Amino acid sequence: MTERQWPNILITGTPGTGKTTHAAQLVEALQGAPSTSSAQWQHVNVGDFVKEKGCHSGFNEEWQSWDVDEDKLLDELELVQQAGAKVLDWHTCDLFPERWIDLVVVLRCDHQQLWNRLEKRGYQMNKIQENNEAEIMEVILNDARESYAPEIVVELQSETPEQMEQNLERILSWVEAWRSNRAEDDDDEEEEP
Ligand code: DAT
Repeated sequence: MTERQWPNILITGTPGTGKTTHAAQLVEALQGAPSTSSAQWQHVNVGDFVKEKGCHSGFNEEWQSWDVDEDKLLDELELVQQAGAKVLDWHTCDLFPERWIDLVVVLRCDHQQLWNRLEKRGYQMNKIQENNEAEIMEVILNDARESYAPEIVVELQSETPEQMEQNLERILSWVEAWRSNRAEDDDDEEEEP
């Protein structure tokens, strides 16, 4: 059983599905809810973290992204995830050890809407096409299902603000349930002779 007093949540999905928006609002909601506000919730945008900590071997002009040094990233994140109460936000989900993560949220979006979001963001055509195809082929969802126990992977739609609201409520309820189970486990351990 994990030693963490609070869970770590991974929000993943194809770029543009709403990871960063969800993660930022989720942390705000968790900080504001009486049942979860005693933890030091932190949004870890892994893309920004890679840049800040220099966990890369340079900028890839063709794909307009950093070439991630995975070993360095894992070493740096190992320290961060230990305390729990982290909301990790990244488009890759199969890199992290299973023991780090208690819930994997895979955000999904209609591919036409995703195309529009990425176009608006100014992505190059090769990047838009690649991501659009990945969303249609459910690449991230399949990676998540292959990398984590099925019961901790949830697929949530992220096309409207109403859906986002519902998603946040659902995750908050899940955190509350995780805490209750954790408290029960602690009680059981204390009762053992
Ligand atoms: P990601 O972090 O996955 O790349 P984002 O959080 O930056 O995505 O969101 C991309 C854009 O889409 C941004 O303008 C916000 C919008 N968006 C995301 N999820 C949404 C939702 N459920 N309803 C409406 N707009 C959404």
